[in-house]
Amino acid sequence: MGAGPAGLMLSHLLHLQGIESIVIETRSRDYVEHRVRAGVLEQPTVDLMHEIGLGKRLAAEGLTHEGIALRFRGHSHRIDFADLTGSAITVYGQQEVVKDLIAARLEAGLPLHFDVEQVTATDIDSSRPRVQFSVDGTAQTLEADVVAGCDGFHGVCRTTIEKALTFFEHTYPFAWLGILARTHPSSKELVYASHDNGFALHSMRGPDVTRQYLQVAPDEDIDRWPDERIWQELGTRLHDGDGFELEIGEIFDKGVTPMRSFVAEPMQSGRLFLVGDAAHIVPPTGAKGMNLAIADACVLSHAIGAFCATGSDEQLDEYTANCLRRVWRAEQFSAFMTALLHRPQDQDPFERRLQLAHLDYVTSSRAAAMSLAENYVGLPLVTPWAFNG
Ligand code: RFL
Ligand code: PHB
Repeated sequence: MGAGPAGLMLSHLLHLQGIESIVIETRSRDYVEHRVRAGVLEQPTVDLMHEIGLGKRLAAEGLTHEGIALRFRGHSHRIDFADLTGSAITVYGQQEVVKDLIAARLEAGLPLHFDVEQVTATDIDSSRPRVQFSVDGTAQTLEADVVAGCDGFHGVCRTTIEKALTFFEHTYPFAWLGILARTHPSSKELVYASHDNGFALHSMRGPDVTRQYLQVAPDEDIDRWPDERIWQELGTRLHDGDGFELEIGEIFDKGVTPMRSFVAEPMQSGRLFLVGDAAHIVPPTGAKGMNLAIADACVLSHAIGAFCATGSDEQLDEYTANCLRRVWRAEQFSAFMTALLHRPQDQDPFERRLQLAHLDYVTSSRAAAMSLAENYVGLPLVTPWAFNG
């Protein structure tokens, strides 16, 4: 259930193992292919796209970055991923990953239903769980071995099994105002800035489009941010004394995203398995959300593969345990990056000094920089072929 990165990747990995699946999605194809979300692929996600035969456009259009800049007290400090880890990240929009996966599925003639309505999952404690939905006003029922709840944070799957779950949650006293602008990137690599006015991020989607963010209040009214104010504030927060010049241009997308950390445990009940944002949310500062959704899909595809091959539930039973270690690593890293770079409104000067001391440390100690770098570029994935040779 759900045609975001989690659902589409899972169905593709199942297809590669010869396992049938049906994907249903409440939104239209156009909507999911154009939803502006994540932009950073970890190295293991990039490797996976190549291994599953979907790396062609990524190789042509993705931007490989061998580092990021941390900017504070008006100066930039590079974290050199290539030197510290031998790896890199790739800037490639989430909607491009989604487009590649949808194209592969449709090309293979496999079922993918958009614009479905009234979705429910029932009988999940039996060995034949069911999914009901309607398309064009016609009610349908699917019977399956496994239901994968890949329906995002606001989907129905987590609610269906909520009695079996414990939630761990943290909300932050700020949000991100994100823009897409028709400008050339003002820096070759991403810039994460911690300024006295708050956090700013300079990112990109290609040679002619930038994606940039500003820390704002959690209940911020976007109407208070006309384009000129956004450019002025980005200019202030991203300023450095080393010649950085922010290019200004047309803003063609603008929105405010709340920030939260959230984990549901266990990530399964009966034959319903939660994958990606349906089970967990990270604040975007660590660029982990989509990568984590794809990592869950790898673990579940392996477990379903083992179930189909042997008839044993053993791997399915271990799904949560096999996901949670990575999930909590990403939760910790994302919370760390968020705390390192943002300024709570009521932050006292002592806390700010501690934050700057920590920024000094991660940009001057090789050990501290390496820890940040290895988390940022991503830990190895559990792919079905890692087990099956
Ligand atoms: P998605 O992408 O939300 O997909 C869920 C899909 O399920 C559909 N759906 C249903 N389908 C069927 N039945 C139902 N009842 C349904 N209810 C909902 C929805 O329409 C949708 O199509 O979840 P998924 O697949 O788990 O993927 C997660 C990622 O989308 C998310 O974690 C990332 O976008 C987070 N994220 C980032 N992740 C990164 O890895 N790197 C980044 O740089 C990064 N930056 C970001 C981000 C998220 C952001 N926002 C807007 C939340 C930056 C931002 C600003
Ligand atoms: C993005 O390009 O959208 C992006 C990059 C890095 C992040 C979050 C979002 O940490």
